[in-house]
Amino acid sequence: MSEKNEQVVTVDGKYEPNVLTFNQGDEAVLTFNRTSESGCLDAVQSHDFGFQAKLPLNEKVSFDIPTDKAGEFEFACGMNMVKGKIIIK
Ligand SMILES: [Cu+2]
Repeated sequence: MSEKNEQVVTVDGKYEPNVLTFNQGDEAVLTFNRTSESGCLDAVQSHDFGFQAKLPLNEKVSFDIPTDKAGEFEFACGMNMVKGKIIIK
């Protein structure tokens, strides 16, 4: 059975948490909530998942994450310095 699984990353000078796990086959939603001006995290991108977006302060921004393939995937800030990981298993 596929279940909807939304996980929220708080962006506060870092990604909290910075490792998230979804089950393969689930309807996965990754949501960013930037709560601080600190750091350089006003944009997020993922080459692995093909998304890129600005993160307005105190606004949630969500991405659908494909879970058909198991593995480890990265997302990062706009300059690719601060990184997070998504594990699909
Ligand atoms: Cu950065």
